[in-house]
Amino acid sequence: MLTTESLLDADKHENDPELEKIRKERNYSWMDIITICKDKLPNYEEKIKMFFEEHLHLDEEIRYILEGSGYFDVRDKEDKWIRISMEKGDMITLPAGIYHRFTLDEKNYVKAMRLFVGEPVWTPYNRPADHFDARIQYLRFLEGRA
Ligand code: KMT
Ligand code: NI
Repeated sequence: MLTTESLLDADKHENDPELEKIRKERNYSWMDIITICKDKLPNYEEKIKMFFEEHLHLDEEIRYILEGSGYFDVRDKEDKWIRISMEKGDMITLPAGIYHRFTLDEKNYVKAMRLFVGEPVWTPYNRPADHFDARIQYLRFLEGRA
């Protein structure tokens, strides 16, 4: 997992050499911007519920917060939740195969850039999803850094 702080200026996201550098280095060729709030996101209730179901993906999940805030919860090595507070200017990269979930905070608003390596696949696999190669690889990676 990679988080950055203060390197990125969210107000400059449309023309930011630091962001371009990250995109180039990590092959984040694809991007869009998602606004999560009741009035802007179609099927808001359903999507919020999905985001907060514990799940994994077969690819990295990369989010860059442009406005508002929220929490990513990730499982640590002991399978306990770690809550990561995400605010404007923060970027997070969740590795393929990590169990996680997302929730808004009391402000009920976040605008985030979604980045992806190649054509995006958003499919969440709710826990348990331990048979996927991405999960097995991720556990192997955790082992190696004891
Ligand atoms: C996701 O896939 O969990 C989302 O896009 C919601 C978080 S965006 C800050
Ligand atoms: Ni996810």
